[in-house]
Amino acid sequence: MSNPILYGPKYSAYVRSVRLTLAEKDVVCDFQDVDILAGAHKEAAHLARHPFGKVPVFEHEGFVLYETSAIIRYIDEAFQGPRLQPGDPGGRARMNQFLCVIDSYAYPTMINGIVIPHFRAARGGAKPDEAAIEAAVPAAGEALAAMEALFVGEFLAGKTLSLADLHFAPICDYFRQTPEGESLFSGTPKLSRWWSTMSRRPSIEATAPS
Ligand SMILES: N[C@@H](CCC(=O)N[C@@H](CS)C(=O)NCC(=O)O)C(=O)O
Repeated sequence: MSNPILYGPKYSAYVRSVRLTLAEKDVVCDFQDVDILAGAHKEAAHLARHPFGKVPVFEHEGFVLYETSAIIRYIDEAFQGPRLQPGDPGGRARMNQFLCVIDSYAYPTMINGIVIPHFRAARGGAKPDEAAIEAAVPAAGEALAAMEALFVGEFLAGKTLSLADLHFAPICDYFRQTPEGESLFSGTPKLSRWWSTMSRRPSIEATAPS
């Protein structure tokens, strides 16, 4: 039996959600870089795996899957290791709600709206487009406040680690490194405490982007 393959660059937040899930389940996986900064995600070889030209893509024994939340659910169900989805319907629904909130409201505002403009500017040695970043701040703040309000337990969806934590952690890690993220997190004490615990997990340390 061959190892599963994860396609995508290790610096991608969504690829890291999958890497975290693999690490928490202790699944051995091969990694194939698809450098989105070099445009490799729009080349024919990758478009054959992912028609929208995004990362990650996961392949297991010929079964090819894209969309991060589908991939992490699949990994949890297809492989041995600790269960990363709550057993009760309410807990599982809360976890799924977090996954949807993260994809619909957190990633677009925090990563696309704030982290990537900072990153592009730093890479090009230019000043960031402050007006564009400022325009993204209210919606990022709304997403963070909504997640703070949903948070009841030690972890996002309750008392045990779930896919919701592994999906948000990479976004949170990048976002907190921006001045806007740092400032917004200062108004969310529960999420700040959550991150201080999460950031010490071996899986988080092992998958930190260089
Ligand atoms: N809905 C997709 C989104 C994937 C996504 O946006 N990935 C980013 C990297 S974190 C990407 O491929 N960006 C390149 C681009 O949009 O051109 C998922 O959940 O997997």
